[in-house]
Amino acid sequence: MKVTIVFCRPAPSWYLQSGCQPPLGTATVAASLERAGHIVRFLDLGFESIESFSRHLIEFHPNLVGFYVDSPSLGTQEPYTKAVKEILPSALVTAGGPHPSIFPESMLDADSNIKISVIGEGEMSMVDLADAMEGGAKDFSKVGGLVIRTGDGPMSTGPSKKIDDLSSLPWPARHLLPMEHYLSIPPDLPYPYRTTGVLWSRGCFGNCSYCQPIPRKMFGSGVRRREIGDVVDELEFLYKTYKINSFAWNDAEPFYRAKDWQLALADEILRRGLRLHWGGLTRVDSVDRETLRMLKKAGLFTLSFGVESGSPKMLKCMRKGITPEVTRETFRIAKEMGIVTVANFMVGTPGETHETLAETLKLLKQIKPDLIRMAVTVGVPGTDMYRELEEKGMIRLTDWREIDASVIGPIALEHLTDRDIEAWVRRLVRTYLLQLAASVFHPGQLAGTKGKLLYHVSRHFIGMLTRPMTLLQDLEYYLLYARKSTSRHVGFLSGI
Ligand code: B12
Ligand code: SF4
Repeated sequence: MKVTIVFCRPAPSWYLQSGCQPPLGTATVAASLERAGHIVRFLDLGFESIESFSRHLIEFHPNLVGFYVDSPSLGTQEPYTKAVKEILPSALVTAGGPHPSIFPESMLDADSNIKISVIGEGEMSMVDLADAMEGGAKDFSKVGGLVIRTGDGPMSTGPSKKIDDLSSLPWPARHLLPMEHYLSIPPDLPYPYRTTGVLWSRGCFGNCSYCQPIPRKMFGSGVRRREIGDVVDELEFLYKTYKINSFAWNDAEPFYRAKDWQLALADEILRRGLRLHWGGLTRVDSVDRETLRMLKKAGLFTLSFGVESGSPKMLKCMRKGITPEVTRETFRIAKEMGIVTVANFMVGTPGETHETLAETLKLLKQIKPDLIRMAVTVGVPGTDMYRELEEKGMIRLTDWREIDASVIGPIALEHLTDRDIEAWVRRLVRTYLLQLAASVFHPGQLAGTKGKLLYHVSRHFIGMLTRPMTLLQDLEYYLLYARKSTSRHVGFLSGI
């Protein structure tokens, strides 16, 4: 059976912000299909025009085409699903990923070319579907995890098969992805240049109102982590195959309530004598001094923390489960250990006032992160926060292409105007930049994490000179990065 897997991207400025990561979850679905004996191709719509997509359909002739769709990319898939229907009317078109998982029926309503929404983890359902098609089946009601368009309306086939052991899955099919393309795009600072993502876990114990219940619905209520040996084998593979010794974990939160797992990971990296640089997004309540010391020895270089707010009231509204005291203590320890710290803030969450933002400013001054990322809260469909905002009539924009192009946020706040938000973002960024400038006069800081950061950024720019073809693209990226970091910025990037 020939299968094409397609990854849809939201508006370019959105995914460029997140460093244009290789879509590893979707690539794991592709790898599972390959392992089951199917012939698979992978297209990332970040790099495909409708013309090249149509050429692919004519040349490859897939029987099954599966699209990854999240809410911000909803709609971008439509010209492509239409092309499938026009060029290969007998091909079966499915959609998986967060949007069809949370809104399976409205996904079918939104795009009449899609026959099936796949719910949650797609590996088992897609393999069972492709196997059934190969066996000549026309009725897929025995394949779990689907909502199928029928003449009598949408029909659910019940839950998909469970994946208890993540290490039983194949690694993402990176060989099907344009890896050099992703690697030529500069990563989110402050990672060293050739950096890529890895997935270590699925699910999250957190209960943040701007994120849940999406992860719970997609991955269940617990957290599953891969076996350490399997994880470190993959890191070795990345080095041998792509010469990458720098990576960022790309999953929800592998560290939360997992001290033993963190220590075992550090042990294994050290035991194998690997020289790695790595980091990722984490919560401020996920690390302590002992684990950080071990992780640092094993190459941990940077931690990007979900600080979100300095106001206990706002943190409670977000159901974040942390306090500013915990944030202060974690930053103190991380800096003491020489970890490059990134603080992610959310501004303009419902309930925000001038007073709560003043508390955030105070926290920023206290923790003095090496880097910051500012996000204006937007509210993501499928989350508890979005549902509440919808009920209160506080959502002003719903089309994500409009949100991307707009100068106003999609949430109408009760206590603050758009100009207030704009002014607060500027004030927070200005405070950070002044702190950064002041650190130049502290030789201790320059020799520490700031020096490390400077070293990696300079190495990156020197490296660029030897690759003139990517020079312009990289400069454009950094300009965009600088513009986005200092202006309006979407909310869930800080959602960890
Ligand atoms: C880490 C993360 C990121 C990382 C990396 C993402 C990745 N998966 O590689 C980065 C920072 C790059 C990122 C970016 C964005 N993210 Co994000 N991200 C997450 C987070 C925290 C964890 C994702 C994870 O662990 N994935 C693990 C893998 C295994 O899952 P997966 O990729 O979804 O793939 C599985 C299924 O979706 C399905 N599947 C996937 N592809 C396909 C294809 C087919 C055909 C089928 C049938 C099934 C299928 O099977 C896969 C394997 O089981 C989640 C929140 C959470 N806790 O889950 C948000 C989340 C997925 N992100 C979200 C959003 C909105 C974004 C951005 C738009 C944000 C932005 N402003 O740019 C971008 C979009 C990037 C893009 N599409 O290009 C939303 C999506 C919400 C929604 N309603 O659609 C989430 C749910 C957060 C939230 N609650 O707001 N994200
Ligand atoms: S924002 Fe992060 S910590 Fe909170 S529920 Fe989502 S993935 Fe978990």
